[in-house]
Amino acid sequence: MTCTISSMADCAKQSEVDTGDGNGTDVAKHPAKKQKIEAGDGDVCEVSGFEVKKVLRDCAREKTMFLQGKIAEKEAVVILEKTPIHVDTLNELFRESQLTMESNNDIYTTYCLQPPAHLNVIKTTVVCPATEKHVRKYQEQETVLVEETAEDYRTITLPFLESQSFSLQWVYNILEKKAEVEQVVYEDPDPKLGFILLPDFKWDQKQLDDLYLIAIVHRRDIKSLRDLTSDHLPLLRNIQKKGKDAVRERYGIKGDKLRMYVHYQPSYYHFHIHLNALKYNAPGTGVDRAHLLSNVIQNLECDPQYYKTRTLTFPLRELDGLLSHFREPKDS
Ligand code: M7G
Repeated sequence: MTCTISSMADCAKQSEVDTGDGNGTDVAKHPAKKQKIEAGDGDVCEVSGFEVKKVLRDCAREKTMFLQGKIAEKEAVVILEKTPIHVDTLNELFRESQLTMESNNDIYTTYCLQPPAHLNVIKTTVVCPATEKHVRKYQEQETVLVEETAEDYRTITLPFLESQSFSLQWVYNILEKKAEVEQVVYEDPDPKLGFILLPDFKWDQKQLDDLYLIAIVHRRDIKSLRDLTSDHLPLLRNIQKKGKDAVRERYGIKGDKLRMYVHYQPSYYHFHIHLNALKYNAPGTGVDRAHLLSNVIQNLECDPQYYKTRTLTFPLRELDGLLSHFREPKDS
């Protein structure tokens, strides 16, 4: 089919039938829920007054920018991210946008297309007040791989994370229904095996292509992968089964199109599992940091103490305080 600019919406409409996953996961069939702003216990910072001090990271390809600055005298980190184009807005996009031709050569033409404001959104995430650790988390920096023995975990990592990890207040707000209540996709309230499944705040919930949820366990005694033993297998299997069921029911995405994994090291030391659309190349899915839930389950089935005893390898950023502890000469 030949597409002119004005007939491109029709072309798109034809290809709409195939959203690429063969599962009918277009948003029209399974509308993602609209974001509702809830403050939890913290104050909401007014981002319009943000004064930029520094660009921490500028990812042109991902169309994302991480900024450090101040909002009403408070330290803040702001993340700007251009959102994907939605298939169901294409008709309106071509009909309502202002088009300026930039160049034309033979069969090749480039345009600058200025969409109406509501189709031209920048997802904005604000951390305020931000700590020095937040600034370091988002700052452009080299990473190195660290090998952590069980002994290193006990003597280096555990004391470090006990003294200075990120606050878990946002997690407790979710578990105690003080924040993001409207967002909850599924809950198993059992205190030992239960969890809350909800959209990760990285996902704008406008399309399913980059679906990203987190399952946060109710129990508060598991910091990370390192704490898991075979005693936790019923919990892990419960999340695997009920998490998949809930995603299929709500979003129409089948379990074999879903990636479920944990990070080691995580940023937040309250056990949680990441779930994202398999076709979405989400940040943090590399083999250096992501551990597939199905592999975690199998490893614990084979060896109940697997994660307590193994050397685990993970990336650390140059500015991460933990790295300096690994580099200090060990007492022999
Ligand atoms: P992680 O593996 O501890 O660290 O994952 P990472 O951030 O380095 O990946 C924590 C996950 O929780 C991340 O995917 C975050 O995007 C997500 N997350 C963080 N916060 C502060 C929130 C929040 O307030 N709400 C929700 N829904 N998700 C969050």
